[in-house]
Parts: sequence; C-alpha cells; structure tokens
Amino acid sequence: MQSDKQQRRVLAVHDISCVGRCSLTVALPILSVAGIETAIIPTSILSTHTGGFEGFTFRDLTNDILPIVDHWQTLSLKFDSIYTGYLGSIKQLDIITTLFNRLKQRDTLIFVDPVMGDHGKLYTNFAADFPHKMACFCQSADIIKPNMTEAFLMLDEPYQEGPYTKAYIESLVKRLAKLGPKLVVLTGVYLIGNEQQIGVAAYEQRSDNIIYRFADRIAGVYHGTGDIFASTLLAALLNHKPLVEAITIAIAFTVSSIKRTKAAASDVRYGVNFEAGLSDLGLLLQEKK
Ligand code: PXL
Repeated sequence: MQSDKQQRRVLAVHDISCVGRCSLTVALPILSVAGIETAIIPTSILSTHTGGFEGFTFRDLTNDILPIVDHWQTLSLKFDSIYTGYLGSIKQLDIITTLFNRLKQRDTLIFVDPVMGDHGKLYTNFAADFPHKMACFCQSADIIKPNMTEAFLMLDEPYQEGPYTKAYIESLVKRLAKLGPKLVVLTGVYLIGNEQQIGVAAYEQRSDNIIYRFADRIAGVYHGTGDIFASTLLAALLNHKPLVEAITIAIAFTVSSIKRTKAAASDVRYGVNFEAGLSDLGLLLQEKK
C-alpha cells in the first residue's frame, strides 16, 4: 500500500470534446482539484460532444494509444487507477484491454464508465453491437458506473422507464456484477413510492450489500453530469473516502452544478457550471482526517 503522503496518479482515458464540458475537460479539473496527478490518453478529439450539436468533427486517435503505452513502458510509470469513459469504437475497447494488461499493477483500480447512451438510446456514432462488447470490456473493471440506459444495453434487456421496484434494481445490479466488477454504481435510479427523487444504487459483490442514495429530481437534461459524477466519485474513493461518503459527495457536487446552471438559465448543451464549486470540492476531498 502507498503511504498517504504520496500523490495518487490516475490515467484518464476518454475523448476530448473541445466544447461542451464532458469527458476529459471534466475529469481533469475534478481529479486535479482533489490533489490527484492525472495523466491522460485522449481517445478521439471532437469539436463538441455528440449530444445536441450538428456537424461536429471527430478525429479518431485509436492508432495513437498503443504507441503512447509503448513509450510509457520505458518509464516504469505506476498508476493508482485507470479510468475510462467515452470510447469511440469497438477497436478501442480491444486496445484498451491491452492497455490495462500492460499498465495495470496489483493495486491499480480499474474504473470503467461504460459511456454509450442515455434516456433509452445509444448515443450517435455507436454501432449496434457496441453494448455487447462494452459488457465484455467490463470484465476487466473493479468498478463500473452505468446509467440505467447503459445497464439495459449491457444486459441486452429492453429499456424500461422508471419508477422501478427495489427488487428489480437489485436484480439489475447483481446481473451487472456478474459481468466482472467488484462494485457496481448504477445511476438514474428512482423507486416506486419515491418518484420525486433520483439517485444511485451501489452494489458491492464482496458484502452482497446494496446502498441507495437519492437527491431531489431536477427537471431537464444536463450534459456531462455522468462524467462529473464519475470523476468526483473516483476522486473521493482515491482520497480514502468510504463508499457511502464518496457517493454522497459525488451526488452533492453534481446536483449543485446542475442547480447553478439551471439558475443561470444557460444553454444546457454546453454542460453544467461545475467550475464554481471546484475549490470547495478540493477542500472537502483533500481535508485531512
Ligand atoms: O458525457 C458523455 C459524452 C462524452 N463524450 C462524447 C459524448 C458524450 C455524450 O454525449 O458525445 C463525445
């Protein structure tokens, strides 16, 4: 185990959407403010994210990934975590499985956010067999963080709108855990009898325990919030916050970013204003016990 004085180092493997506050432009500042050194591999460069803009550019960087890893292997770099998000093609899933095998050490936490859809639909640009391949990719993960759409897609089950029963959510998270990860953090969960709230069900394989955390639902579609939640959750876990506290912090940071954006009536395609909350998040995540 590493001493607490040693700075954590994460490798974040996501696209760069140049405008629109998601993926790397969200992961980097959040991990950095938590005091974590963040190396990156951009998987592609887009002029904007793909949700709500016409005519975006897309430069695929698949062929750059393994040469970067080749170079890093000459440097004996150690990563406390490898964190993947939006991956633009099936070929990238295979290449990043190779990357895991080459860069992962005994203590490296593999955190996979299986970004591929929302609101019952696969995002533009993804082939129909991508979800099946993503489900196989999750075998390599310690933690996965699907939303409800991604959960249905990976389990090859037709999308169902909530509210859901607890029994149904339990069956989903347990089946997702069978894909391989030790911890499943499912977002977008809302339950019969508590429809005005939405949140997270987290299932830990080892303890066979599910915890739920909710916040009041805010109407509207806010881009990049899955990336904000995932990056904050990972940052909190790497800073030794217990799971329930890490989830609570990640929900609170995501919700406050949404509320700030809603209050400003900004164009939601450009993501949410998480920047105004970053310094407080840094204090919270770096507080010494
Ligand atoms: O926030 C997820 C995300 C990341 N990257 C790209 C996207 C999306 C969601 O639409 O299009 C390119």
